[in-house]
Amino acid sequence: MGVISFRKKYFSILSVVLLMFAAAWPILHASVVWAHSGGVLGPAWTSTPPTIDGIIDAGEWSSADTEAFTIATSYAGTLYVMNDDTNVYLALSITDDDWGTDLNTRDFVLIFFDNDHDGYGPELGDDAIGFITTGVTSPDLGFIYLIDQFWRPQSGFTWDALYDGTDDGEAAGTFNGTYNLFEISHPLNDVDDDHDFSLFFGDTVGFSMIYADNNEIVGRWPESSSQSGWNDLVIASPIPAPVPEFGVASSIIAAVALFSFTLATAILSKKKTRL
Ligand SMILES: [Ca+2]
Ligand SMILES: [Ca+2]
Ligand SMILES: [Ca+2]
Ligand SMILES: [Ca+2]
Repeated sequence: MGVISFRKKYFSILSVVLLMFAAAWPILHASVVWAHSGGVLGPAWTSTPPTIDGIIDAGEWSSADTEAFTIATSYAGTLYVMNDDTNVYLALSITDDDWGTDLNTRDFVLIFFDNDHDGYGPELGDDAIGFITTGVTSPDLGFIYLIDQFWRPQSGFTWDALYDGTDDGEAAGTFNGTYNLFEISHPLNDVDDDHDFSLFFGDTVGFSMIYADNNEIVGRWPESSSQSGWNDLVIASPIPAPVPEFGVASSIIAAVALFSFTLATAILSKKKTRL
């Protein structure tokens, strides 16, 4: 086989491979990016973390992406999501006629994550965070309202702290007569790797949430019990600080001045040599 015919054959095979890859790209791309068919929240960057006190102040959540939701027709509310370089921040308002104060009346929200964003699970180590109105006693943080759990095949979702993990984050809530209001923070990437997600700027993670009123789970949002129907949360990257126009202009002027000076020096030097 001559060199030319070999090259022709090689390039025709390469062309076919490239065409096949191009044709398959939308499918490959879809399977990676769109592992969940629900809504997409974020990216929403905040440079100021909210105060986790259970009061959803409009100012402190102004950078958040929001989504209205309804669970079991009568539990309606709004979910707020944003992040900085340390934490994911979630807040939600949800209609409820009372604030549960004991084992029979307690209310809680639990948000489940598909850590590896493959639309399949739950899998070992998948993260879950939430808020419970009666609070819990944490071995590492004392009395808290935060729920920090993970999934294990033997027991389903259970507390990180029961299996050598740690409670990570903050949660607080209030009741305003119409809504239960919750604020939660959870680290993007802490050292409790076996029980918490590890998220980086630009990552996408699937999530859904359940709500319980009077200690009974009333429903899920999105309704799909399959992870493929869950929502996506996109982690925001830092917003770069704007470059002052004066700074750019100064740099250009300085560069032009330096070039002119160098050119003039070179011309003078040439003239001196001739003299
Ligand atoms: Ca309630
Ligand atoms: Ca998964
Ligand atoms: Ca944890
Ligand atoms: Ca966890």
